[in-house]
Amino acid sequence: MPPNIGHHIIHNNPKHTHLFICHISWFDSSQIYVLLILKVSTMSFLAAVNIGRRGIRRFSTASKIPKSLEGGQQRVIDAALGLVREQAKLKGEQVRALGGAKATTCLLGVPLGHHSSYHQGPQYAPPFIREGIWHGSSNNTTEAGVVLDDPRVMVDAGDIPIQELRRCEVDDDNLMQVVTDSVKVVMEEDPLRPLVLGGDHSISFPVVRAVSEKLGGPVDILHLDAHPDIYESYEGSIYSHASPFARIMEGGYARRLLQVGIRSINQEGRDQAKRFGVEQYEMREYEKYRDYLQNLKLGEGVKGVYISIDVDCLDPGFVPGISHHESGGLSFRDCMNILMNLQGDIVGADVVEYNPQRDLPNGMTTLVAAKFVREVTARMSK
Ligand SMILES: [Mn+2]
Repeated sequence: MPPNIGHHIIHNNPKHTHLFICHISWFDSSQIYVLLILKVSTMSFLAAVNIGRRGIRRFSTASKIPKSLEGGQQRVIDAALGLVREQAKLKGEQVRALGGAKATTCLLGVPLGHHSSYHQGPQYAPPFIREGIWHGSSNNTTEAGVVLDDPRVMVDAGDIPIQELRRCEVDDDNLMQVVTDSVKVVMEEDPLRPLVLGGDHSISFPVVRAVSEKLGGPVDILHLDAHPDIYESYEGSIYSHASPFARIMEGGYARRLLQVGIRSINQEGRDQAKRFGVEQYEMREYEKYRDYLQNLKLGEGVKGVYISIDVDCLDPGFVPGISHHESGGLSFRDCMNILMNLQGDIVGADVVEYNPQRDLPNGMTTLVAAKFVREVTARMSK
C-alpha cells in the first residue's frame, strides 16, 4: 500500500541539501510511522532537476573516448562526409553532363534509428526502400509518367555511415551535424535536391536545418504523420523522434508547418502547436479539410516547400511495417491527391519511420515507402 506523505521539510545549506520526509502514515492507519531522511548533495540534486532538459539518454551515451582521442573521431567524421561528398559530386557531374535538368532528386540514406522511443528498426530501412524503388513487381515509370531511371530525374548519393560513426562513439550533437553537413554537400551539386531515406523521424531536424541554412531562409513544410512530433523533449532527449518539429520551429527553419494525418496527440502537442503557430489538420476533421488539403499552394515568399512523410500517416492497414500502429489514418490515395495537386517548388523531402523489422514477410510496407519516394521524386525533379 502506498505511503501517505504527511508533510516534508526541505533544509538548505551551502554544501548540502537535506531533505527530511517525516510522518509518513499508511492509508490503512496501521499506526506505522516511518521517518525517512534523504541526504542529497546539491550537485546531484541539481543534476536530477535538470535531467528533463539535458536528457537521460545523453548522460547514458556519454562518449568513453578520452578528450585526447577526439581528433581521431574527427577524422572518421571527415571521412564519412568525404564519402557522401564524392558520391554527390560524381552524380552532380553526371547530371550536368547530360544537361537539361533544373532539379534532380538525389537520394541520401540516413540509417539512424536510436532516437525511436518505442520499437527500434528504422535504421535498417534505406536499403529496403531502394530495393522497393526498383522492385520487379512494378516498372520504372511513376503514375504521372515520369521515368525514374533517367539520372536527370533521380540519382543516389548512398548512405551516411551513421552506424560506423556511432561505433566510434560520436555523440548526438555531432551526429546531427554530420546529417546537416551531408545534406548541404548534396545541395552544393546543382541541380541536386535531397530526398532523404530515414531513419526515424529525428533526422528531419538536421535535414530541414541544412535545407534552410543552404537556401538562406525558411521553407514551408508539409508534414504527413499520425503524430505531431513536437514535444519539447521526449524521455529526456531533445533529439527524440517525437521532437524534431520543436527543434525546427525554434530554429526558425520553417515559416508554415502544416501537419496532416494527426490522430495521436495530447495537450502538450496542442500547446506546442499553438506556441509555434503550427497548422494541424487532424484526422477526426479530415473531411472538413479534404478539398483545401488536396489543393495546396505552398512556399511562395519563402525558399520553397519541404515535404516530410512519416509512413505512419497512413492507416496501419496499409503499412504494417511501422513502429506505431495508430488506426484511423489516411489512405495512400488521400496522400497522392495531396502530393500530386500540391503547387510549389519542392526543395527537399524525407520519407521516414519505415520499420522493416515490423513488416510482413512479403515486404508490403517496403513498396509503400518506396512508392512515396518514387512519387515525391516525380514532383521534385524538373
Ligand atoms: Mn508518426
